[in-house]
Amino acid sequence: MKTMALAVLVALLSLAALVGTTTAVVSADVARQAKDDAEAATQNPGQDAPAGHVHTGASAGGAGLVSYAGQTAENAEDLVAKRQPFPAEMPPIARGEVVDVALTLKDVVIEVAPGVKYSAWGFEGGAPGPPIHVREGQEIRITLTNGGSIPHSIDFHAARIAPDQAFKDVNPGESITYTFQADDPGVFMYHCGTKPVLAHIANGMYGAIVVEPADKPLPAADREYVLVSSEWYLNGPGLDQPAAYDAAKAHAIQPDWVTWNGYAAQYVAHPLAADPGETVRFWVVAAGPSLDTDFHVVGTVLDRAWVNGDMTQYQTGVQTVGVPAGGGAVFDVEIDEEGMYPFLSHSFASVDMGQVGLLKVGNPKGTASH
Ligand SMILES: [Cu+2]
Repeated sequence: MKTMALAVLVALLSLAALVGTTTAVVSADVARQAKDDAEAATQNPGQDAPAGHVHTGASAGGAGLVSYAGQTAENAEDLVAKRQPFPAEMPPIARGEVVDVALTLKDVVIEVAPGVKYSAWGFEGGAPGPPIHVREGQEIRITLTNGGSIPHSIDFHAARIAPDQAFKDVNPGESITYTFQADDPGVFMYHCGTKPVLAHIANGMYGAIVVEPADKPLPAADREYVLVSSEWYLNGPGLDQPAAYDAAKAHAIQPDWVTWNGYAAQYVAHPLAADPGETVRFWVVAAGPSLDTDFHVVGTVLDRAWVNGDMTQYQTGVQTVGVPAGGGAVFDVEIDEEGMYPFLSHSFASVDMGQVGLLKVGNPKGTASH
């Protein structure tokens, strides 16, 4: 377990180096953790002495499970720098009284960390699936086409509908269509509900739908980002050949990677942007399959928090808000001082496994503007 944590820390530190000294907050945290881990490793030398460098060492996890956490390709920095991050920017709101949402499920190989390939099941070929943005009161017509090799389905948490009909399994090559009225504003998870659901979610079948409040509009925001958290359970490092789902690790809730929008620390290398004084709104879904997200922005306080996605009221001046697996919440921050502000789950094991990004406010010294 300890080498695993160390390896990720080193990976994160090297990612942080890309954005210069302004990631000192994250670096300080991980450095402290690394020191603790190093001390623990010295005290238990039989447990985990790393073989070679940190990119290739595997370690024994709980209950004899092998962890591949932190194992990335050797050119991890290059890979993540060149990679297009999953777009976190809120897509435009769909027009019309009826919104057609067509999603095709595909069996795909994706990357969940630098050089780490994974055989996933992805809505529209990605994990997460595309963020969907609608307005309260619209009718949403969902069509799921199964382009994969086994049955799948699609469950929208924003829907009030008989699940045995709408969310039923769709065989390979077939489609299902159903409609629901988006009468509940908020940010909701959608996911495959085919058994075993744990495996289908762990394999990437989830996404977020934002139902913009219409009756009681929200205060204006200058920037809006959609973040989906999830964890990955790998049966191998995924470096030479794609890893696949490890059921034993999923049941033990022992992930190898924890991500924002499907890829470890992608917004450390490619920070989300804001200008000083702007209101930045995060629409957050915790897809799990099993871990909650304790949402926190380092260096500020959440100005507004619509806890549990209850859009009728918000809390002010809160530091960390739990987003349960299968739940959503909305957060506003307004930051005046230029700098790099990490957003993460304050459950720090998740940070070590990749659930951290940066909000770049203005153009702080030591960073390239892009
Ligand atoms: Cu599925």
